[in-house]
Amino acid sequence: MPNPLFDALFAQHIGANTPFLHLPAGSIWTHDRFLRRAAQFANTLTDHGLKPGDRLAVQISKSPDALALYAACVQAGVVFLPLNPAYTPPEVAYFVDDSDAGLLICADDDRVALQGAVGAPIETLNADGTGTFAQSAQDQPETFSTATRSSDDLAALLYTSGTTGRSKGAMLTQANLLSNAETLAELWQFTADDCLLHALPIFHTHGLFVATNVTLIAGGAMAFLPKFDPDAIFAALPRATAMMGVPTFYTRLLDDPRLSAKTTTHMRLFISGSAPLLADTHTAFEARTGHRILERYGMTETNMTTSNPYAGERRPGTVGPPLPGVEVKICDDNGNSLPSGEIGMLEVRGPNVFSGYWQMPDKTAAEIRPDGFFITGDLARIDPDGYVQIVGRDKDLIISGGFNIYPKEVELALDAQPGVLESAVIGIPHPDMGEAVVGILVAEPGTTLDTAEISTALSASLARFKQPRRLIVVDALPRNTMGKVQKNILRDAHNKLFDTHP
Ligand code: MLC
Ligand code: AMP
Repeated sequence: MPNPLFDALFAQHIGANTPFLHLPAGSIWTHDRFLRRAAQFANTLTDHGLKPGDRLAVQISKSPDALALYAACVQAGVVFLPLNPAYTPPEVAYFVDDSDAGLLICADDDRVALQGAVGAPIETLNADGTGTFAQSAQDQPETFSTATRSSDDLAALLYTSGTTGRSKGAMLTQANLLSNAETLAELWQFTADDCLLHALPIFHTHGLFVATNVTLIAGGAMAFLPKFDPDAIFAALPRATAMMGVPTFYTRLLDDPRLSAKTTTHMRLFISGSAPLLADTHTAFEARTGHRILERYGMTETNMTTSNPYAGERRPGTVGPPLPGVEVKICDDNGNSLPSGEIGMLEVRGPNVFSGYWQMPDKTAAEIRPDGFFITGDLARIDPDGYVQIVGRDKDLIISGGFNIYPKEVELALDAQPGVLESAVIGIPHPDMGEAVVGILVAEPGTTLDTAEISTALSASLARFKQPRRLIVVDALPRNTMGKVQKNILRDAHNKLFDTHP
């Protein structure tokens, strides 16, 4: 029975005793071991009543088991909904409720807090392979009768914050993920001989789909690290052939004296994405190592859209031409194409583009045009030879260390604090994270704000990476004649905040 994504990524490896995951402690998960575990998980999900099309929410730290849950969902036809472990219980409750997930899998340590917030049943799976879900799985068969799925069926639901503060679930089909995996593996020339240095989280497009699916479809292996840690990176580097990272990975590696042409001589490819890679970083990396970082561009909603070439010129400050089979154009507000070289809204169409926002037909219609072009919110220009340059964003979005933060969500949390009249949240250049979150506050008349107290209060509702690194109290927010807060004035005023005090 067909299941295009499972057939292409996983089925070919059933029974294969080839290495798939190299773990820092030295142990290896073969493809076969991984898929037997995934089959046990698929049986367990089915026993919990999850059927094809149902959603499984997962908030656990990175581990081989966490990845096996993804494979289990694909095999059982269950829609995979991974969540950042940094999310607080109220944030998780929103995702689980909105998606009407049939089950939430979390760590034992988080169970009590989540039980109070979430309506769905909860099972646990810890990084060491223990937990109630693991217990139920251990006596299950190590094979599973793969669920029949079609290319248009959903494979994953990935939540992305919205400009209104309410997160939207991006519906990703089997075809979206498969077309991108096939295209990227070919473009970047991944083979069964590759070992990808994998230090990214696996709850986002980059670490889960780009990194993992490309490796799987090529039949390669991964040096699978729990997180980015320079010591672990340099320990794993000798076995790796390629690495994918966000720009912060590259600036942190450049800060490390171990990075050299010698330590990276055997590597064939370094890829960057999820946030702008400064041309200076590109140049410095090449000067130190001799490797030209390959930058590509994508989004949760579109998977990957453009990439610098593998063999041709990797041009710093650009994200390369569109992928084969993907169309891009630069448009005005009405979707009309602008003349070549002009800056405008980047719109994308192709098999990579998601099918819409979960139960939000109005938002889907506002962002996907009737002819199928998706409005990315990124401002770009296209060079005469087809290279795309992302020059800015037409969406109020902060990208910090590769994580997205929508200011509106943080502003709503700040405005709810006693004594706060209003707030504006901005992104300020940061040497390590690219951008950092800063909150500008106005106090209610006659009130003095205690910013430390406000910061502490925010930690109950907002994940740490969304919390402002700095809170600044001002008398009034700058507004234009329409009454709209002029964030550009605030950004200019505080532009150098992290130059001397990161
Ligand atoms: C951690 N913190 C962050 C943060 N990550 N704060 C802001 N932004 C981030 N990205 C918090 C920690 O909780 C900690 O808080 C403090 O900041 C410092 O932590 P750290 O130890 O320096 O951070 P670290 O754990 O090393 O993580 C930094 C990082 C990580 C950059 C390695 O964030 C990371 O792996 N980012 C990758 C994100 C990613 O995969 N994005 C892909 C999205 S998909 P405290 O209070 O404890 O000090 C996508 C599509 C596409 O965008 O095109 O790919
Ligand atoms: P996300 O919603 O987490 O998928 O983030 C997608 C956003 O990250 C895009 O809309 C861009 O703004 C940004 N992005 C991803 N890759 C790049 C890149 N190479 N250069 C600049 N911005 C990028």
